[in-house]
Amino acid sequence: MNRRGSGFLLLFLHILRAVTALEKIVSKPGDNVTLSCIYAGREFSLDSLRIYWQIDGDEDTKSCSVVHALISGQDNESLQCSQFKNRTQLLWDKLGDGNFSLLLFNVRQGDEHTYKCVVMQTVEYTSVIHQEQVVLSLAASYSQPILSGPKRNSYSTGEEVTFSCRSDNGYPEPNVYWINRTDNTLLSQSDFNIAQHPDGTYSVLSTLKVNATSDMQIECFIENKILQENTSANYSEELQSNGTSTGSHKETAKSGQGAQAAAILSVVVLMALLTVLICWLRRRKSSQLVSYTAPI
Ligand SMILES: *[C@@H]1O[C@H](CO)[C@@H](O)[C@H](O)[C@H]1NC(C)=O
Ligand SMILES: *[C@@H]1O[C@H](CO)[C@@H](O)[C@H](O)[C@H]1NC(C)=O
Ligand SMILES: *[C@@H]1O[C@H](CO)[C@@H](O)[C@H](O)[C@H]1NC(C)=O
Ligand SMILES: *[C@@H]1O[C@H](CO)[C@@H](O)[C@H](O)[C@H]1NC(C)=O
Ligand SMILES: *[C@@H]1O[C@H](CO)[C@@H](O)[C@H](O)[C@H]1NC(C)=O
Ligand SMILES: *[C@@H]1O[C@H](CO)[C@@H](O)[C@H](O)[C@H]1NC(C)=O
Ligand SMILES: *[C@@H]1O[C@H](CO)[C@@H](O)[C@H](O)[C@H]1NC(C)=O
Ligand SMILES: *[C@@H]1O[C@H](CO)[C@@H](O)[C@H](O)[C@H]1NC(C)=O
Ligand SMILES: CC(=O)N[C@H]1CO[C@H](CO)[C@@H](O)[C@@H]1O
Repeated sequence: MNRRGSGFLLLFLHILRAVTALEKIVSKPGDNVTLSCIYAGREFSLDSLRIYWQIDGDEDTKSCSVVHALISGQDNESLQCSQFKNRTQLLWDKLGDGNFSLLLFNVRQGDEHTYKCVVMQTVEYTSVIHQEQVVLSLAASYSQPILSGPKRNSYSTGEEVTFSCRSDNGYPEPNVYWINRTDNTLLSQSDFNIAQHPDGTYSVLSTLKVNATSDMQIECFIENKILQENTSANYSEELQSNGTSTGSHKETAKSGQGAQAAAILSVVVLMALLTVLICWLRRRKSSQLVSYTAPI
């Protein structure tokens, strides 16, 4: 009875520890991350330590069993699986203080796993003294979409028109939603193109074909599920009235640039006028001087 009780307690503590120790990290493709593994409050001699960083889970360990290994104070590269070669590093100056965190460089698509550090110490016999898990996922925000549509008066009611919505440098693949702002219904896209960049991020282009109505108000959403983020852009005829066919977001950016350019131009003109004035004054002065000295 007593033994069973303590067994349950141990099991409970084990579960509790597993829950509290699970850290989640979200990284951008191409960034460096620190997978944390801390056993603080003690000093360690490196010779007595074995540190294994592994991929947790049965499926994954078949393809890669060791992410990084340190045995008797030395990195053991022969155990490391190839996809992590030259991309991992323990923090040498911190190992003795129980900071067994692993640096993983240039994080990429295949790195999304649950990682586990297992720390063993040999004092008379070898035992596991610490274990910790870290979940690594990748995510990057999508840029504000650029929504293009037909110009005003370039189509007649009932005619089929095409909209396109473009967004860049996000991760993972997004969900795209087209919404009819007049009645807030979902419209279904007619085409979807996605391209992956060398750094792992994606650019997307979604197109929508609809039969034109006199008042079209349409919004395009790019949703990043991991980051729980939506970016969007609007199309509405009223905003497009002077011929440009891009979304209102870009419009404001353009007019801001225009104002800036005007300000710079006026400063330049002012300076030019000042220069002319100064030159003119000097020439007047020096010609007076000449006419004065000449008679002597
Ligand atoms: C990752 O670390 C490497 C080596 O220290 C460095 O050259 C690189 O700039 C780092 N990358 C980022 C995105 O910080
Ligand atoms: C790495 O570990 C393997 C297997 O345990 C062992 O045969 C090898 O000698 C070790 N290499 C180094 C450099 O410690
Ligand atoms: C790791 O770096 C070494 C030395 O810089 C190099 O010889 C080796 O090819 C690299 N391995 C991988 C898998 O990039
Ligand atoms: C462990 O080392 C990492 C990397 O330098 C650092 O970010 C972290 O704060 C350290 N943690 C502790 C508890 O010292
Ligand atoms: C948007 O909703 C309005 C009102 O229901 C409808 O008249 C219009 O045809 C819809 N537009 C598109 C492009 O589906
Ligand atoms: C546009 O209208 C035509 C004729 O009514 C119909 O056949 C076609 O399916 C419509 N297209 C869309 C995208 O709703
Ligand atoms: C993003 O917007 C779409 C369409 O309005 C919605 O269905 C979805 O729940 C939103 N997602 C988030 C994370 O807000
Ligand atoms: C688009 O218009 C709707 C209202 O029609 C507004 O709620 C939303 O914030 C606008 N989105 C953007 C990106 O301007
Ligand atoms: C914002 C803007 O420049 N609107 C102009 C668009 O063109 C009409 C005439 O076609 C003008 O009345 C608007 O002021």
